[in-house]
Amino acid sequence: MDFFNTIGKIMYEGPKSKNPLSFKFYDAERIVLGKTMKNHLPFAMAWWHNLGGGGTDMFGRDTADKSFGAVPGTMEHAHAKVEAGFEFMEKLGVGYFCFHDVDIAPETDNLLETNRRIDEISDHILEKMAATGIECLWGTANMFTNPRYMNGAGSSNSADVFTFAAAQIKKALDITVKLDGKGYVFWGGREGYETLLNTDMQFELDNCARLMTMAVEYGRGIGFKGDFYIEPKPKEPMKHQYDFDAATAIGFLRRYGLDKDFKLNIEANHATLAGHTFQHDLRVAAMNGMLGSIDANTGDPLLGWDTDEFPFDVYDTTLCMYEVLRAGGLTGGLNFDAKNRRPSYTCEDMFHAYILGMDSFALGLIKAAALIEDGRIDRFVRQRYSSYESGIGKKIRDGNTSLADLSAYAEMLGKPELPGSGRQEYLQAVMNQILFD
Ligand code: XUL
Ligand code: CO
Repeated sequence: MDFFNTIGKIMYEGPKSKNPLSFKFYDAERIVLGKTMKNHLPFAMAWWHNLGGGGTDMFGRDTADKSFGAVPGTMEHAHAKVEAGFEFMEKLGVGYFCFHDVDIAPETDNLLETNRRIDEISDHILEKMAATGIECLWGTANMFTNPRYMNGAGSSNSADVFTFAAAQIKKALDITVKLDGKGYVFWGGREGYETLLNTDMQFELDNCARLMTMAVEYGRGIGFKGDFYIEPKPKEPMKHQYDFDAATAIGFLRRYGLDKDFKLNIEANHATLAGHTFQHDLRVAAMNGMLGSIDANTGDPLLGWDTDEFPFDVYDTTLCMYEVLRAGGLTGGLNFDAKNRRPSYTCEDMFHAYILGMDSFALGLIKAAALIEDGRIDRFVRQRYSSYESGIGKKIRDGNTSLADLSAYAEMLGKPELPGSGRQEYLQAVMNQILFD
């Protein structure tokens, strides 16, 4: 069945094209810094938003019809979503998808039946993967929607709830391995607290780590070779979430000895909710060797919640790809954890959204490569720290000095020179020149 029969294959037509259903910048086979765009940008479709989200918000119900010719909540509908999803990805040339267990098959109140449904739908997905060459980027278990997770999953006060989380993770790992997923994500949406008056934070963190340790043991046991990821987010739905940001998640992983098996999945809108730039959290992950994958979206600077918009700001995508290129690329990919705005409810809008996201990242890649090739910014940063390349600076760097030595040196100097201009405005102008030349 053809669900998007008014839309053909989306082609690259170049920056002058006015055809809304064409790529202006994403040219899959174009070589940038020695690799095709397709290789630099492993785009993924998020099953939940794209095939499941109809625009329901706190004040109103769905505006978009995502029934795909079947009754939502039925297995017929779950199968239709598989067909629609693969047609959508093929038409756009999106090479990967990401899923939660409950996105692919409707959950029932019996674990055995839910798992049987997941088996049935994942067989269908496997067939479509074989027919199209589309791959699974990562899988995960939804441990936040069902009311049992009101106090978290690993961090729940209830041991029975903890066992359900374990059961869901086991099944989601089985399916991720069955679909040959590159990664497995933990997004701890409800792993956190509302008030410390009722919370044993240390106990909850130990328990979250126990659950992840069991996931690693089980996953490695069934042949999962990919990376586990934590996807940091500071708040929403909980007031305080334990995986606050990249730095916090890395500290947690090291403390519990999970850092060899885990990397991070950095989401733009989560970084900004934590009060950072997207680039900041990417840098923190990269410099710790933990930049694994990216949830590519954006927030709105005027709104304080997770709006999951499609990325469009080319400054942001450029700085993101600048970090990715400098880190040597991603082991994961770029998952559009993003949804159409509620009034963009037609199926053309679904395509416009992915075209916007893919073109914004293609442009970001081109501009990030140009920034690197231009070299002025990198050279400036190196030069800025050049006082550590010789003399007393080199001694500090090599660990060949002490507070007493340095104090004697400072006394001899009497007064240091000013550290040199940071040249922020000049560097921003370089960036504009490269972006808009
Ligand atoms: C929620 C979010 C999730 C994760 C997967 O903010 O980003 O969709 O990506 O559970
Ligand atoms: Co996400």
